[in-house]
Amino acid sequence: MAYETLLSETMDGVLTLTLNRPDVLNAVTDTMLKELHGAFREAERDASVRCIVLTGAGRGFCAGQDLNAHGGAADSPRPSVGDHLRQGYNPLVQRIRTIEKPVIAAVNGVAAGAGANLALACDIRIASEAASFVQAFVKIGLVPDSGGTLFLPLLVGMAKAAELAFTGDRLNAEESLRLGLVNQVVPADAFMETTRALATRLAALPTRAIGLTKRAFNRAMMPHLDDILAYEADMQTLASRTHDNKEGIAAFLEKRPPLFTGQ
Ligand code: T3D
Repeated sequence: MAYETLLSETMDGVLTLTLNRPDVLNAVTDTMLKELHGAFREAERDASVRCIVLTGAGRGFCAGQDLNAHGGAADSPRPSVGDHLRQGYNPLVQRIRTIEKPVIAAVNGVAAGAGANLALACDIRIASEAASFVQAFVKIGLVPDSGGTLFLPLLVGMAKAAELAFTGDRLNAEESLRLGLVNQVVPADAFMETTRALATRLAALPTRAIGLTKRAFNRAMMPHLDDILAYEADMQTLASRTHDNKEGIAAFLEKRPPLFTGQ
């Protein structure tokens, strides 16, 4: 299948999806969201796919929502931020969580905003030494979305989640490992090989049992995921109406520090 924003390769039962907008650290457009939905839908139906790897081209994993779209350049006209989450990001997170096959995030570089939280939605995270995680939302006056308000405290605990979400500080790979955000950190030159070895191993195990285990983990650890995603969209709608959101986006696009007023 040919995509505009993704590279797709299947080998030994492993589907590797590579986000492919390296010039903007694989920031997400509507086209990318649609293509990811389609790719996961196909993977769900295709019995020959028994493990999925999500990674990024170039030096980034994914920088979250393409902020040029907010300036009207990329995917206009835009729905409201809340509707955008309800129609785009939330169903993608639900798909990653409900596909009954293991999904590995191969975090090759920076994962920011929704890009970080899409990685957190995956079952396992392998980080390159070059990886980092940023809950970038606060820097543009937004709240964590794409399941981040659930996945982050679940993985690192409430106090650290609050620190990361409130400050937007960047976590490097070693710190991410120490906090339990990633399963392992691998030197950059061995990164894809190590990821591929794990994915190939998982793809050769009893897929149905793994899928049912995932279903049971979902029920045990995140039975209210749908409600939480819907609530995040409501909170994001409120945050998107603030002056600080407009200022944060303008500052990012103009490459200057933001001046937040609390309004
Ligand atoms: O709107 C809705 O629908 C609601 C949904 C929201 C979901 C979200 O994800 S909101 C959060 C959006 N993402 C961000 O706020 C992250 C913005 N990016 C950054 O903070 C930084 O780029 C990083 C921390 C990710 C990486 O920093 P650094 O210094 O390693 O790289 P850089 O120089 O900032 O970025 C490299 C290029 O990518 C640069 O372009 P240039 O100058 O080379 O032409 C930069 O503008 C571009 N880029 C990075 N992130 C984005 C982006 N372009 C568009 N959108 C981005 N998100």
